[in-house]
Amino acid sequence: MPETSVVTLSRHILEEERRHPEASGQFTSVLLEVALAAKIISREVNKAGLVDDIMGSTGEENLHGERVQKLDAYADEVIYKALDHTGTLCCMGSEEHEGLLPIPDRFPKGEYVLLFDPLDGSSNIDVNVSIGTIFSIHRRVSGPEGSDGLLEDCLQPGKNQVAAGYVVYGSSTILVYTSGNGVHGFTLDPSIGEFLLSHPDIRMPDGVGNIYSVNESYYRRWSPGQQRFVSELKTSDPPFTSRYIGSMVADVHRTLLKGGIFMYPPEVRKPGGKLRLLYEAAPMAFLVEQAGGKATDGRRDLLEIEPTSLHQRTPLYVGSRELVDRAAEYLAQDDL
Ligand code: P6P
Repeated sequence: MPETSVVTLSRHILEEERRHPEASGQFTSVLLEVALAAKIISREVNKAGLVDDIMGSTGEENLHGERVQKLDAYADEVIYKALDHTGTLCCMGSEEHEGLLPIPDRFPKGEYVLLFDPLDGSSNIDVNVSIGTIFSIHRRVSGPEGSDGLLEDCLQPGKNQVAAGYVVYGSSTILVYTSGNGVHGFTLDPSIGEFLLSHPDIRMPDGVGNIYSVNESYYRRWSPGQQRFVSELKTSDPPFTSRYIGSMVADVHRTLLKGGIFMYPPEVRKPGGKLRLLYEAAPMAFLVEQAGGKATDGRRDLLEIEPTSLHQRTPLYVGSRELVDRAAEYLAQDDL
């Protein structure tokens, strides 16, 4: 007899909502519409190899000077259109757009803000490596209720997030989210079009794990402290192994499940590193800390950083608490 006591994402989110009697249902609606967008994006990602009109680059560059893959642009539009009319958001922010994304005048404005990277790691699309969507949800801080959102609604520290999550489009499509009550993973069953609870209450393994994840081709650009930290990991007993997919969602997903540390360090000439604070690092930091891990920029608690611009970059160290702390000890030596 097939399993019948499945927990869908919708059921899980509604049960979460019941824990907040004051909830208006707007928050639930945001998460459910993000999940709908993820299903649509997953469908296109999973046939990218077959449909040449979605593969490859649009030939344009985004505001960061990165070639925009057609799927990037597609995913960006799918997410915006899934949420712009729901009356749950006052504005959005996307990696693909320089400025804040307003809600069209014809639609009501809600109490929340959605920040997202529609398709992270998209340079891996053409070689069939896992890619992902990352999202972060804040409550608006500007007023009055029902008015257009402002940049200040987006520029909030990670500790203010009411929810965060990612979707990894890999051998299966998995949505992982937290709303501050643990981290939960759902695997998409395409045959019924539902995300089903597959990873309840994800907790990072105890201890330091045995995997470190960093792009070592940048070794010479690192500070002496960063170089010494990675060298220590290489010669530790028991030894660490190195895994680096080059798609942050996949690297962080593995770190959540198996432990260890994922790093995108600062470079001597790029003290901000590469990753974006608002819609890449902060949501991942919220998730990892909710799962019992730790997240910093190498020195500071990542969730405490006060953003000053929509696309600002930050170094990122996420993973086992002891390892993230040890990295900070090495980096502190650079300041001496
Ligand atoms: P590098 C993908 O482009 C991305 O934004 C992250 O997903 C990934 O962790 C990082 O960049 C990889 O950057 O410099 O190692 O190729």
